[in-house]
Amino acid sequence: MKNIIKAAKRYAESAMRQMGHAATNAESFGNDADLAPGMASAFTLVELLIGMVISLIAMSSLYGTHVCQQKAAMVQEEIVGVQQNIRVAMYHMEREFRMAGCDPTGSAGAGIVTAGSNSIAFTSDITGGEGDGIDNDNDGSIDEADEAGFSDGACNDSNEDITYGLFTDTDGIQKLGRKSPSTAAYLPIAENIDALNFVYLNASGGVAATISDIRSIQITLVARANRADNGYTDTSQYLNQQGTSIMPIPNDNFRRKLLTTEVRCRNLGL
Ligand SMILES: [Ca+2]
Ligand SMILES: [Ca+2]
Ligand SMILES: [Ca+2]
Ligand SMILES: [Ca+2]
Repeated sequence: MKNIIKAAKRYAESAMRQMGHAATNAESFGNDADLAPGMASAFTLVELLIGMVISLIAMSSLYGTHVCQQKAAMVQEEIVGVQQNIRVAMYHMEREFRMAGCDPTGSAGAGIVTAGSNSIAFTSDITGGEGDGIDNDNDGSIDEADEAGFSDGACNDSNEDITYGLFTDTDGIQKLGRKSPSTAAYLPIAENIDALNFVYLNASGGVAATISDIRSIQITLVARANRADNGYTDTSQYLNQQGTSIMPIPNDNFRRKLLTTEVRCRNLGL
């Protein structure tokens, strides 16, 4: 835009100079008939006007191209942001769902606690050996500092009782939240999450009828851009892997991305 203004300024200055010359020429020579043979006259007013119109058209077209490019870059930036956001959300869930039900001692009772279509709570026993008074690594001494990575037969240590779900923060933005223990408040994992959907599958890949049948989880997420794009309307239908719609058709101006995956919970059903 700056360049266009500069160019216009230069053009106007040169036009003014030309008009100055034209005036001087007119004063000196009276009219074109006074010009010596072969000597070109200055621009006429009509020529100047035509020149200005042509350059205005050129400038507006340049400006239009510039605006288009800027908008395309902004849209691209928004889409990349949404993709990163949704991948981070998925990464955290996948990693922790794989550990759901991890119970090496077999006495912690770890597993999925609640299996909702848009929230899940599960436990695992992955630590606690550093404070249980037991020789977890069987090296003949209760060297607790050395035993932090050992399970203690209970799901009451930090990050052993986890809930994922959607919540709306004080800023009014819906987010993917995680809490541990399940009685705590949600902490945000990813912003602008419009839909979160879980489908629980049994050992043969069918939809699990009971919590104890669950062996894998299909996760589907829909995230949206932070800003609305007024030139765009989202009329998409967002479906999970079962073909079920997981949110109403938005019909608004936000760009969205859907990401879906299936996690095998290797600690369940052992
Ligand atoms: Ca534990
Ligand atoms: Ca110990
Ligand atoms: Ca030990
Ligand atoms: Ca040791």
